[in-house]
Amino acid sequence: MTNSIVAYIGLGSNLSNPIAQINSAREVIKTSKKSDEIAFSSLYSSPPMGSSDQPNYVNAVLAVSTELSPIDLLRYLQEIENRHGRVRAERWGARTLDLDLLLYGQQQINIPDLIVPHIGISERAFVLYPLQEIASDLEIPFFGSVKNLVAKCSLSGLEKL
Ligand code: ROI
Repeated sequence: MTNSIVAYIGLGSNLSNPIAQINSAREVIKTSKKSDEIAFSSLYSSPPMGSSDQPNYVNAVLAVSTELSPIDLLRYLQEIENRHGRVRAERWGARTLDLDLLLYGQQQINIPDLIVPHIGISERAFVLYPLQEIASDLEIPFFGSVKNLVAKCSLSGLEKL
């Protein structure tokens, strides 16, 4: 693709067969003409952050190259979430599929619906460890290198599946 940007997407699910949800989202993104897959991390199991009264999550990180603008990419990801039965309910509650736009090239974006790099990126084991697996030399605007962030972030129960 010409004019393409590398974007990183965090995937999470803890309802309705999480592994199938994550694999299905990956497949949809992979086969769409809107982006090309560059790398997909292992799947990880992680204890819930937020309300502990919910099942463990399955998390992964996907790298794509895309010509979509950040907002078009966000809308596209939201459309996929909706097609997987995502209902926007409780803020920290269980979900069938969560697709977070973590990084969009080296851009810092702060517009009403979208903050990139993603707010949680610097301190969430379930984001940082899979991200390091597929992009060990990555520099994250404002936050620094993935290596340093991982070094400061305990596993907090994260396990590779
Ligand atoms: N906790 C974990 N472990 N993984 C997630 O993807 C995740 N997503 C969320 C909240 C509810 C914050 N907790 C999570 O949206």
